Amino acid sequence: MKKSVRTLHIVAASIAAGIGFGAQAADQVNIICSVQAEWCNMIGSVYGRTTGTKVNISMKGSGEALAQIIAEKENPKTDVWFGGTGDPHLQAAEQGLTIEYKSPSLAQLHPWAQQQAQQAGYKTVGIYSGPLGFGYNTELLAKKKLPVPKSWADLLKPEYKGDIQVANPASSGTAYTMVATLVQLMGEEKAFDYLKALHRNVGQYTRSGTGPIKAVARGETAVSISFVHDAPGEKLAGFPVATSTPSEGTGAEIGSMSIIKGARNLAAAKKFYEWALTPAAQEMAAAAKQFQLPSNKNAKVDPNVPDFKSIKFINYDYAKYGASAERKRLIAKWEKEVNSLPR
Ligand code: S7P
Repeated sequence: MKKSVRTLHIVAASIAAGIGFGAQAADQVNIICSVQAEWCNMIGSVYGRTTGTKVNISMKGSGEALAQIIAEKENPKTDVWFGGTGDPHLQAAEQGLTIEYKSPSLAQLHPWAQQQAQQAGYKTVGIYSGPLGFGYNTELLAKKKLPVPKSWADLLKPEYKGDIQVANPASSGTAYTMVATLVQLMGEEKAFDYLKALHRNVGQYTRSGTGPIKAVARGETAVSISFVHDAPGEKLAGFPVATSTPSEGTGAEIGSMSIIKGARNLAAAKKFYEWALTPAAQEMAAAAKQFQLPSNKNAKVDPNVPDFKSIKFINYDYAKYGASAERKRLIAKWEKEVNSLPR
């Protein structure tokens, strides 16, 4: 008798907490969010408010998000990985850390976003894209009488010594995009010679890819290697920031989204995933002052989104440079041959 009263109490408490027996709650979703805080917070609060879902968001750059998902492999605490550069999402797919899911909305997405899904066996999907380039502080450049950097070659000029920030490719998907871009643009040997020369001019390698543009905005460094869509938000906040893209050519990220294998809230994860592919959800990026190009063809493109047609792009091989072995090899090589050098 006592036992059944206790059971009733547990059932009542579980219903109050939204937890069902034998199944996980369908009204909760745990998300690792790899875009900037403003966008993460907006999707969390809007999705939570409009669907009644409890949204738990943990913010981490792409490199760190992948490290966490690998660490949690045996006991995943995450349901969806939202955003972040595409290469680590491809690596997660290859390592069996994410599940195949073919969204009925795939046909609404740009070909580059669909291609990202296809080459991962539908274990990820493209949600936005953005070009890699340079950010600079217009006032600091003028004060230091430094020219606007317009090419990869420019960054090696001695006058920029100590005035360039870029993230560390071992922790940052943005910086890995730079390494992979240079390797494709110059060939591996020349790219590593270039990275060694660039190392002499780098004042600081940051942990996260968004650190350098924030340092530019605040006048802590004159130049950054960043995704150019991260600059307009700083400009709108009143900072003297502008961007350029390298004349030799550059790479672009395919920001991606994946459902984690072993997700405890699988139904809720799929529901969120579908929502995140809608035009309305994707337009929230610009509302949060984030200016990547949305992957849904029907989403409005904000005027602050970089004009892709005016940028010279390399033909980035996402499959090759998103492969686990290649990514690990290039990062280890950068650590050994570049980061170990004195500056
Ligand atoms: O939201 C801005 C952005 O640049 O950050 C994402 C990414 O998490 C950066 O990760 P890392 O810190 O690992 O470089 C990009 O996908 C996104 O465009």
